[in-house]
Amino acid sequence: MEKVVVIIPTYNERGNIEPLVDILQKVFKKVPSQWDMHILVVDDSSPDGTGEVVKEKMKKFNNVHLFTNSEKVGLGGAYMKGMNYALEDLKADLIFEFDADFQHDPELIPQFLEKIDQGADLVLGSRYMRGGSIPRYWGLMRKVLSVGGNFYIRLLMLDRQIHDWTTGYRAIRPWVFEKVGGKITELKTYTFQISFLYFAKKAGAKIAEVPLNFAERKWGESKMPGMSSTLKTFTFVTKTRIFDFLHSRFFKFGTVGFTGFLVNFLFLRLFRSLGLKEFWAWLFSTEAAIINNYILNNLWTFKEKKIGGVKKTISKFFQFNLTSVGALTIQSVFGPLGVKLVGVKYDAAVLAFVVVCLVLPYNYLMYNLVIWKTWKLPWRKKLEPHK
Ligand SMILES: Nc1nc2c(ncn2[C@@H]2O[C@H](COP(=O)(O)OP(=O)(O)OP(=O)(O)O)[C@@H](O)[C@H]2O)c(=O)[nH]1
Ligand SMILES: [Mg+2]
Repeated sequence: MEKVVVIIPTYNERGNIEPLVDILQKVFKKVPSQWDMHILVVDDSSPDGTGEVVKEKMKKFNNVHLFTNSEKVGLGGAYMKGMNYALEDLKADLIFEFDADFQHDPELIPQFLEKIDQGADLVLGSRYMRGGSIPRYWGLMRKVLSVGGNFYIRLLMLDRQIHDWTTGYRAIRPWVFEKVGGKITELKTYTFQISFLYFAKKAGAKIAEVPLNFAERKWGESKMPGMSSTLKTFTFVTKTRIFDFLHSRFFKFGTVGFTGFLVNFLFLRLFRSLGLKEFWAWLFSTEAAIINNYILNNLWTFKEKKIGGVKKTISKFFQFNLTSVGALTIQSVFGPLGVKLVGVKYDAAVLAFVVVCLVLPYNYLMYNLVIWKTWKLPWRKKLEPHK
C-alpha cells in the first residue's frame, strides 16, 4: 500500500472544509485499494475557527490530520510546512496540493493516481488544456490576466507539454519535493507554484496533466493575490528566463563567436602593421580567431565536456579547423550567390543572413555533434551498449 496525503492549506475556510472532508472520504472509497488515502489540513490559525472544525472531523476519521501554523504564512509557506510534515511525520508516498474551496473537483483524484501509476512524478490539474476551463462568471480582468498570464509563462518557458503553470491542483512524488523544496525562495502563491514546477522539470520529473474545470468558490472569501503580486509574477518569470538564457550554451557560443570576431579584426590590423602581405595577414588573423574560439569554447561553452590531454587537444583542434574551413566554404558559396540574387546593394543583409541562418547553426551543430559531442543522434543512442 502507498500512503497518499492530500494537503489542503486553509485560511478562513470553515464553511468549505466541513463538507469537503466528507466528500473526499467518499471519493477515497472509489480509489484502488493500493492507495491509503489521508487528508492533511494546514491551517494558519484561521480566526473563523477552521482548525476547530478539522479537530471535530479528526474524531470521526482517523485519516484526517491537522498542522497548525501560529500565524498566516501564505500559500507557499503553508505548503512548504505541510509537505515537510506529510513526508517526515506521516511518511507519505505521494502528496497532493488541493484547495479547500471546491474549485478543485475531488472526483478527479483517481485520474491523478492513474497518471502516477503510469509513471508520472508530478501530475497537474490543467485548466488550459483541451477539456479544462476557467469559470464563466469571472470578471473580464481576471480572465484576461489568467489566460494572458498563463500564455506568457508558457511562451517563455518553451514547454508545449505544460499547459497550466499556476494550477494549485497537483499530485507530487516525494523525491520531487526533496529535490526542489530547498531551491524555492518565493513563497507567494503564483511564484511558488511556478518555481516549484520549474525546478521539478529541471530535476527531470516526468510531468502529466489532467484536464480541470476550475469551479466557482463555494463559500468564503478569495485570498487571491492582488495586482502588485500578480505583476511580480511576470517579473519573476521574465528574470528567471533571462538568467537561463545568459547561462545557456547557445549564449556562450554566441559570445565566444563575438570575441573571435574581435580577435580576427585586431590581429588583422596588427599583422598588417608588422608588414605582412594582405593575404597572410588575413590567414593568420583568421587562425588567431579560430584558436581563440577553440580555447574559449573548450573552457567555457562546453566546459562539462572539456577536451584534455595533448593528443586529444591536437586532434580535436585539427577537427575544429576543418569545421571552420566548412564555415568559410558556406560563406564563400552562399555569399556571392545571395549578392547575385538580390544585388550588391544589399551585401550587408546577405552577409548577416548567411552568418545568422547558415554559418552559426552549422558551427553550433558541428560543435555539439562532432567536436564536443554534447548531442547524440537518436540512432546512435540505441547503439550504445547497456551499462
Ligand atoms: N494556510 C494558508 N492557506 C491559504 C493562505 N492563502 C490561501 N490559502 C488557501 O489556499 C487555497 C487557495 O486560495 P484561494 O483564495 O482559493 O485562491 P484562488 O483559488 O486563486 O482564488 P479564488 O478563485 O478567488 O478562490 C484555499 O484553500 C485557501 O484557503 C494562507 O496564507 N495560509
Ligand atoms: Mg480558490
